[in-house]
Amino acid sequence: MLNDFSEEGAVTMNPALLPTDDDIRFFQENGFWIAPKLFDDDLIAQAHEHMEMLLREEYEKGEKPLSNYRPSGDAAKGLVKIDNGWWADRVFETFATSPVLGRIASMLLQVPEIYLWHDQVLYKPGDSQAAGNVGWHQDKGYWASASTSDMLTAWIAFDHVNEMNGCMRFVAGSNHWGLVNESDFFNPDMEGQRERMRIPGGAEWREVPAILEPGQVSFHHCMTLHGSGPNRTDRPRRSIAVHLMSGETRMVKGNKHVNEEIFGGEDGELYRGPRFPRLWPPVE
Ligand SMILES: O=C(O)CCC(=O)C(=O)O
Repeated sequence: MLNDFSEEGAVTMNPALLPTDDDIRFFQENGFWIAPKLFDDDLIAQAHEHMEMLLREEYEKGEKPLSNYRPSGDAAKGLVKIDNGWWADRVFETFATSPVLGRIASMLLQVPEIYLWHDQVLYKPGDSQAAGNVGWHQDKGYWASASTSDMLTAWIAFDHVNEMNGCMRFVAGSNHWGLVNESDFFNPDMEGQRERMRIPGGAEWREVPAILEPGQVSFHHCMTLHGSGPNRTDRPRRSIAVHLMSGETRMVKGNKHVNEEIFGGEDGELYRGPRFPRLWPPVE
């Protein structure tokens, strides 16, 4: 029996939303797991409205997000990425600090405590063409300022997401490959990346699309290769990626992730403080 960490929290959760032991083993083997719908339509409608506010740089909480990145020039149809939207907006704070995400992350990683690493509010424009691609990458490659690989991403769909509008694709089992060459979020040439990528001998490249309905959530491990292709519809593909870490994650100084500065602590210290809230067990 794997640990479900149920004794830790006061919040009651519908057990049908949580991963079973088989789901946890699937995650450990394949590096991802697709959860059922976790967030209701009312909250998703608010997410649509509040994303428009962020895009207009209208910040409900009176604070800016960490960054509000707008692609320009040739890449103008690229992914709009708003980092730490939860600093600026209460609806995105609800997602980024959600206890149900924390509990599921704790079960999938089999660690007792989960904290927020950061979020990314994502808007892939309609008819994005290749500019909207997210290149094959492993998140851990960007997260060397964190001491552990007990980290994952909960990606919450705000629209129906499928192969037509550029859903994420996971490479099953790549969480066991170690860090690969050619991992680059910002490279739209996914085919070229794949051709040049060296993967372990005998390993199979098997892509699995993350097809989601609004309010549904995919979870992927920080070592899992993933990327996404163009949005071929005329409507945007909207979501928030909530990046989470085990409570044992410490700062590894000198690795250039902006969280080193945001935290401001010493090398080897646990990431703690108001910018790194705990999701599980929930704070009373
Ligand atoms: O939204 C996408 O297509 C990619 C997002 C991503 O790379 C992530 O959440 O780790």
